[in-house]
Amino acid sequence: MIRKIIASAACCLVACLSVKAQTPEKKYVIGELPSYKVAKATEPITVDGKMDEAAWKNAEVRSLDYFYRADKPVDKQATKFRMMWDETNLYLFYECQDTSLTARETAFDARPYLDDCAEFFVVPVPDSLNMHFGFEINITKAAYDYMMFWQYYQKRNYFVKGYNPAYKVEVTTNGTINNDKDKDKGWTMEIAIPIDALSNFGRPRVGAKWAFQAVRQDRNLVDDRFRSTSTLYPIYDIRLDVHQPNRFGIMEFLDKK
Ligand SMILES: [Ca+2]
Ligand SMILES: [Ca+2]
Repeated sequence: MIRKIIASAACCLVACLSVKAQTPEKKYVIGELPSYKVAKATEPITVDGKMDEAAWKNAEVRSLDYFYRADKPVDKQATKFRMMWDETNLYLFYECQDTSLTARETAFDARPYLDDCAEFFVVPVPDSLNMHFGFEINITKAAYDYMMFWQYYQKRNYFVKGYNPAYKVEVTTNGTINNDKDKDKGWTMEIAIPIDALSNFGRPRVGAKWAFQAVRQDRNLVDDRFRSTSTLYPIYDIRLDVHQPNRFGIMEFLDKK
C-alpha cells in the first residue's frame, strides 16, 4: 500500500513537472525589450569596415544572441552590432567571428542571404509595421535592398526590389573566402545609409523612435546552402521568417551617448 502511495506521488510529481515544462515561454513583442540607444556620431565617419573613429566607442554594443537552425557549436558564432547616426546617415557596424568565410552570390538584388550576410530591417515609425526597408549584404558586397510589405496579399509578403538607394558599404575579412579546408577568423561590415533613403518625415529628432531588426546569416560550407541565423531581437519561430514586424525592437535617437 505504502509502495502504491509513493508510486502515485511520484507520478503526480512527474505530471506536475511536465505541465510546468509545457508552459509556453513569454513571447516579447515590439517595445517590450530594451530599446537600442543610437548615439550621435561626434565626428565624420569613413566607411571602410574599421572602427578607427573614436566616435564608435560611444556606440552601444549589442550581441545577436538569438540563434535559429543552430545545432552545432559552429552554428552559434558571435556577432556584435553597433549603430550611430548624424544629420546625414545611419551608420551600422557588424563584427562577426567566423571560422568559415563563405559567399557565393555575386548578382545584385539576388540571394546574398544564403551566404555570410548582414541584414538590417528598419521602419521610421514604430507603430506602423505594414512595411519596412531591408538591406542584406554578403561579405563580397553582393547586396539585396528592397521595400517589404508584410503579408501584403493572402498572407504572402511582397518585396519591392526596385528600391535601390545609394548607400556605402565596406567589408573587412580575416581569412580566405570559400575555402572549406582552412580556418578563418571573421569579418566586419560597416554601412552608411542616408537618412533620406529611410524617411521622408524629415530627419530624426533627438528622442525619436524607429523600429528595426538586425540579423546575421552564417554559412560555413561552400557547396551547402545551409546557414544558421541569429537576431538581435528574438523572433522565436524561424519558419515565419525573420521579417515578422511585431518582433522588431525599438531604436531611440540620442543626442550624444
Ligand atoms: Ca533593390
Ligand atoms: Ca560563415
